Amino acid sequence: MKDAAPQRIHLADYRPPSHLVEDVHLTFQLDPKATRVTSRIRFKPNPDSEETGFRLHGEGLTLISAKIDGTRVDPEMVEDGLVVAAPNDAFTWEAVVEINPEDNKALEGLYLSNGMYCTQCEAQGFRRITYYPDRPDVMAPFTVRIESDLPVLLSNGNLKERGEGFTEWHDPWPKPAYLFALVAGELVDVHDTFITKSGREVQLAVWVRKGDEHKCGWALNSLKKSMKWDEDIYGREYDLDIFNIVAVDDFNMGAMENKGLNIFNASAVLCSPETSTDADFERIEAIVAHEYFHNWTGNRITCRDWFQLCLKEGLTVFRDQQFTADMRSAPVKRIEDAILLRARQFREDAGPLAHPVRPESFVEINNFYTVTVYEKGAELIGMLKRIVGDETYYKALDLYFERHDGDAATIEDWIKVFEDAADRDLSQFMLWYSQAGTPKITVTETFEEGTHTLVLEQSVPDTPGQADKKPMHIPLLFALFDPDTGQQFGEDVLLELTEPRIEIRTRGHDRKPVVSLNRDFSAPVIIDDTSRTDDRLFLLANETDSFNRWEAARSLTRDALTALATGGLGPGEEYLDALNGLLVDDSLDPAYRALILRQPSEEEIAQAIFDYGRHPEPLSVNRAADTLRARMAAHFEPDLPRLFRGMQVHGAYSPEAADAGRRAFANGLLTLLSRLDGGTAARAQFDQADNMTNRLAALGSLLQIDEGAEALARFESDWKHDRLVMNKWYAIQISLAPPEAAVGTARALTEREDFDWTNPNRFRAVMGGLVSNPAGFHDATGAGYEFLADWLIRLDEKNPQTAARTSTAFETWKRYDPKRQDLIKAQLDRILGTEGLSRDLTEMMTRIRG
Ligand code: 0A1
Ligand code: ZN
Repeated sequence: MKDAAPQRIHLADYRPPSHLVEDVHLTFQLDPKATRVTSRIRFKPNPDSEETGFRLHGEGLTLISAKIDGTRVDPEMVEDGLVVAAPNDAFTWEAVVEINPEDNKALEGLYLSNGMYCTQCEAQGFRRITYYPDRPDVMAPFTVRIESDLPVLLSNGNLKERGEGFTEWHDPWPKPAYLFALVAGELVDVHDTFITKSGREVQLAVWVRKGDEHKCGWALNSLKKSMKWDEDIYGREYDLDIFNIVAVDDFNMGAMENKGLNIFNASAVLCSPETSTDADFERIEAIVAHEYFHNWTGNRITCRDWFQLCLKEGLTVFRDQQFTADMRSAPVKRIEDAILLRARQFREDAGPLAHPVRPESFVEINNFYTVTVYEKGAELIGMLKRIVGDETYYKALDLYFERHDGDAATIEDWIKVFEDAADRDLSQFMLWYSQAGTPKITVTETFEEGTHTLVLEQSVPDTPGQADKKPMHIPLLFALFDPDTGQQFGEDVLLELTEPRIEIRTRGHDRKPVVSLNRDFSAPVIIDDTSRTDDRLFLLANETDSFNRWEAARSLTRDALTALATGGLGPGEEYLDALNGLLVDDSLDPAYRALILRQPSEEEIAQAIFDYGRHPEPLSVNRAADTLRARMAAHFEPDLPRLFRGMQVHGAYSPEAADAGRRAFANGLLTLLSRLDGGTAARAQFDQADNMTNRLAALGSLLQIDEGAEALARFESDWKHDRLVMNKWYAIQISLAPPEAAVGTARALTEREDFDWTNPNRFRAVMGGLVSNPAGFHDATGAGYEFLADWLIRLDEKNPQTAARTSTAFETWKRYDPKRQDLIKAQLDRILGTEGLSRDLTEMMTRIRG
């Protein structure tokens, strides 16, 4: 049915459901090609609805039989389900349907992954399992019986009964269908227990395929840390006897928060020192926490409709960010989050896919699981917290849980608890949810006769479908510094911008003070920074806010790179000296120094050049990055070997922050060192490393100086049996290939036997690898565009969701020169012209094309 003209759904059209569900009984008779699903559902008319008529969603189902109150009925099939006459009061619906899990490569609904049955129901996968009102505001307790010879049969909630060839589960907490889950297979578990703060014992288990047991410990431990943290910080206790996590090889996203039965992409749960990097350990800890935190923010309180997605996602991301900050280093986490936000969300906000944190319409909801909804959504929570203060924030959250437990809520409900807790009007703040685009703040400074005047002017750019925006409520943390003493004048001030323009005047200065704005990245805005280089060098030396100190270094590096890439002069001595000063400063956390050393991506430089009004030339950007690395290596040479040696970690591998920080810094230094020693140190590290972090970093350093062939071959022979490790091998050689070789490398890899392109992780390893090599992807011949378009078309037939996600690689096309624009447009049109293109990819292509 998906070829019919796609329907656009609007937030403004929301209507309460016609019927509510009292309870659901499901029986699954599992079979790879013909699974039978029998449902018995108790419906009652919704007193809050004016709608008459009874409709159920369903997609790709074979209806075997249907009954209402025991009498056979003959429903009318409609585009997205069925319609049938129903009694005016409560009634029981019973249906038997048949589905084909083996053929399901879209990975939505019930599917088979490597012989294991699993489900993915968010956002609208449940309708591929049985007929149901598949919308988040219909919540019900579920009882599920699974019949199969497979040894492990899992569903949500608590286990009620297990017998020969079946299990029966009951989840007492009313939930929307998108949180339903089922898993069945030959699985083994690694388990533990957790005692909640009120003394209840919860059975925890991570379920994996045999042979992966040794990779479960970290996730299990992360789960326990998350459970404890949510009790300590938010007062939230777990509410079932069991908490299961399952690792699945084929999965479109990172993981899914199904009630009591989280399903994870294997890459987001399995890890060991030999196979996983420090970044993997940190990511897994964060994803386990994220899914666990959803139990309260998402499951106990869910969303009224999919437009409210940020209600659960923005808040849960914010909570997982807080958790990581507490487990590791808060300043480092803040910088990492800002890097990600700017690289991906600012880019989304600046292009054809820009949309509000709460979108107002969509064609395919799966296309709105975006960095804007998630990461910008999290920033909005952070701003609220800063505006009302920590104490009021937790008061508002308590009120939220108290008032809305068991509800399908809205952003209005959410903001109202803050208004009530803080006794403030937050209607202007609501604009953050409805106005797309990254606000820009232009800064002008004047200094006359001891008076310093700072003028801040805010504007929000036009975005698709939105123009002439209103001024926003922007919390900016701000400080002034004395240029003579290097000291801060007074305390930080939280400026709350609400007008288009404000002036801040201070008097009695001998010299112009130095401004530090948006400390701690207090608002996700672009500061149009006209500050002089010497002010930034001053901040590099004197700033006490670790974010803005890093920011000073970052912006100087960005300027150096944009200058180099556009034919200007490279970095000045003064800047390189200042940077060197930070690198050798042992009072600074190595993880922080690693961030100071890390260059902005070529993507970021391309965007900066475009912001200056020029088309970036990807090859020049690539060369500039290379030149800067060479200059840094030469400039830091006297300190490099000693620093590198001093950062080595001895003893057994630990993924905790302290050791990980040292490795991150050491490996940043190794990249520079490799340009001086021709790869000697990197080769030695590759040979000796007992962990994947150091091994992969060494391989990366060698690839960057074109000395990686031998190491690549060794890596492959060591790891060809491990799918997850091989994904790293696929990705790194494409992303670090010389630009002219990148497309060829990617293509050759897709011709390998083990390139299983229906596995989203493997597909992403290649396509993501290429896209993260911008000079390769944007090859002037257009070969990169054509290659990606070919694969998007191919994947779309099987897995529209992942095809649509990957297509965002084209969202920056208007940044490039007219010739490249034509080449990309041709590919967009070719994709759009493909017969039978999915609703997902059609929507993305149409929006990107503009
Ligand atoms: N809710 C999950 C992520 C998720 C979203 C959509 C999916 O299919 C469209 C699958 C998973 C989370 O936030 O972790
Ligand atoms: Zn989430």
